[in-house]
Amino acid sequence: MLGLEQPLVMGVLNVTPDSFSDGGRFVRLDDAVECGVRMVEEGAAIIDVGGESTRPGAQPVGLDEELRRVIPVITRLRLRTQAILSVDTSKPEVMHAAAAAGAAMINDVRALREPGALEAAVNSGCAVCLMHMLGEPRTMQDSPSYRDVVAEVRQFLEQRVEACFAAGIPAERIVLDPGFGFGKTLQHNLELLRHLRELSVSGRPVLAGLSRKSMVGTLTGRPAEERVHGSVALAVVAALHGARILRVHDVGATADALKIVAAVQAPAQNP
Ligand code: YH5
Repeated sequence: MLGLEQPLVMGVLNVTPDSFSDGGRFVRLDDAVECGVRMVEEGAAIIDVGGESTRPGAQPVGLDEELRRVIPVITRLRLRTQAILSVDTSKPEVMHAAAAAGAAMINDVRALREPGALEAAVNSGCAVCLMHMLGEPRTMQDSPSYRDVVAEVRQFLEQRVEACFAAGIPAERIVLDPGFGFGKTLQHNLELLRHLRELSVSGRPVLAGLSRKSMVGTLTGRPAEERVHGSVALAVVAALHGARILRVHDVGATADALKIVAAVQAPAQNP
């Protein structure tokens, strides 16, 4: 193929009490599973199930709580859909349990840098998404600075790809991600978006997560719940700059926009 196929949509399924509340501290399992099923119906090829919020300033969650949130959702979605199930975690124990429950991808915002994570990822047989982050979620937005953001993010991804190779994860299982908003100013994010193709270390696919992020808020002046149009526009821009996977909250709207992009890029293959 010529790389002209449509990018894949990865739907974000946050299994946290603020996303699927039972009115208290717990998550409503049924609601989370139905949301995942709906995203597949709307065109998601991948569902990214996460139990720990990595937004700036968010509290870390303990191992037992994270397992309690994500594993039942993965188990139930495995029975309901053919979609690729991804687990958004940095913890080796969660990677292992998620793979056993049917996850085929590990999305780690810490790029397998936690002790035991590389080993857990190799043994899982899963694909891995390696994301760049400057610093830690709690402090990463405190005046991030780079000499050359594109070169530095690329260098980090090269190092993590090497670490994966050394651990026994083959190139075919690796996806790369600049980590929009993770220790980046608006200007850094825009620069990375313009140079997205340069981040494809070893020719591996690039995933872009831009949906509802503060850069959309800054550019449109809108709160998180009104960022659908800005987010879809950014997904289109990312697709035109070579992104192969778009991590989004609004699956149906993004899937429609990406069909348009595909038609423009490969006219002979479309109706
Ligand atoms: C990502 O880019 N992002 S969680 C703040 C928001 C809205 C959304 C202020 N996990 C990524 O989605 N995994 C997250 O409003 C991710 N790439 C990958 N691979 C942050 C998020 C968000 C943060």
